[in-house]
Amino acid sequence: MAKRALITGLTGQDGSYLAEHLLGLGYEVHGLVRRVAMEDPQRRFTRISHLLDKITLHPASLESYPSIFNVISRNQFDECYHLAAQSFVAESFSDGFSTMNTNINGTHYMLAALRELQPQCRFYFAGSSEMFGKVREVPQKETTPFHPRSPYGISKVAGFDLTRNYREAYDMFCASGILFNHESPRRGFEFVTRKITAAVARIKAGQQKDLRLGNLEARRDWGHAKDYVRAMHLMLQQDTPDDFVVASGGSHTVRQFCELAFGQADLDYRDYVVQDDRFYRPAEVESLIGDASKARTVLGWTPDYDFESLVKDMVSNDITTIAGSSGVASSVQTVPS
Ligand code: NDP
Ligand code: GDR
Repeated sequence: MAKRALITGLTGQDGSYLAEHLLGLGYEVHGLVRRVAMEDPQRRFTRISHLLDKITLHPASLESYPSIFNVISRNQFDECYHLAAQSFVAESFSDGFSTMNTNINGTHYMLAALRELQPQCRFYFAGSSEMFGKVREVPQKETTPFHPRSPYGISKVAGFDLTRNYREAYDMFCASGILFNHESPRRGFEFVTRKITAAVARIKAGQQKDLRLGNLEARRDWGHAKDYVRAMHLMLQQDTPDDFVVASGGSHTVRQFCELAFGQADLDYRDYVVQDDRFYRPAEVESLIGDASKARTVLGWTPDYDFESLVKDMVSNDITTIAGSSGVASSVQTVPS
């Protein structure tokens, strides 16, 4: 019998890669998606359009316990990957209330509905390196204390604690991945890596003149989303539930990302990048670097991509897709309110 998995956040970067990975392993894949997305499939399902005839979608809202309860009461699931979240850190400063509501209550509703209806279903929570925030040690690992620096980071600490509490209190198989930044050609345009690679493509095509960014000295540990979704699946195949850091172990600045991405197109980033105060955050996470030894040893996880191959994948994709299009939709640079 094929295993049946439920993915929340299926329409996002990770959800789309995870669905592909699970289908490749013979899973029956179901997704919990917003009704508004189902009503606008051409725009909202761009990352999963090639999968639509292979997956089953269920409309539900993370803000509504009854809608989640309804989906889980009608289908038996072996595994649940809870990826849906307001995932943009800058936006969480603009509207902390909706970020908290979606990310904390949404996680609580998922866990509560599973406990009530299918306590045997294995549960994955999408934790984040943003939980480390103002880091207490370098590199960060599973035992590093949390010090979140944004409403988003705080919401993820709450989700992580809820997940651990369901594991300890109700003996459910609940695991959290503490994933460091992972990117891909499917990354949202508001995140700095995609903002840079899309700009490189448009500048090369003569569609954009400059690129306005915030803190160029922020350091991140960047990996490829395709590699990181494999780790999510491995976490739910273990004998006992546990939490794992997933990271590349490398650290680069936003400036270095620019240098490499513009260089891929034979451009010098210094001719185009403009620093703009509007893209700075009220509280910044200056530097993150992860130690994924536990994931490598216990899960047997190893990434295929390094920093250079990640940047190359993103730039070449954007040069092919964006340069050939009108560039209108993706050229909007949103400014935090
Ligand atoms: P994306 O922003 O690409 O996708 C987020 C998903 O959540 C989308 O499918 C979105 O649906 C859905 N969603 C957002 N709000 C709601 C809501 N109110 N109700 C239902 N669904 C909602 O994120 P990623 O794929 O990059 O990340 C997946 C998860 O992993 C997130 O929880 C993120 O916080 C976490 N994470 C990501 C990391 C990264 O570097 N990518 C690192 C660490 C953690 P819709 O398409 O309808 O908007
Ligand atoms: P992050 O990703 O906040 O780490 O969260 P993002 O790409 O938004 O920022 C990374 C760093 O770049 C700096 N930066 C800018 N960021 C954006 N978005 N736009 C800019 O113009 C800009 N200029 C500089 C930021 O200040 C920051 O330091 C991502 C998300 O996927 C989260 O959901 C996830 O949990 C974490 O990664 C791990």
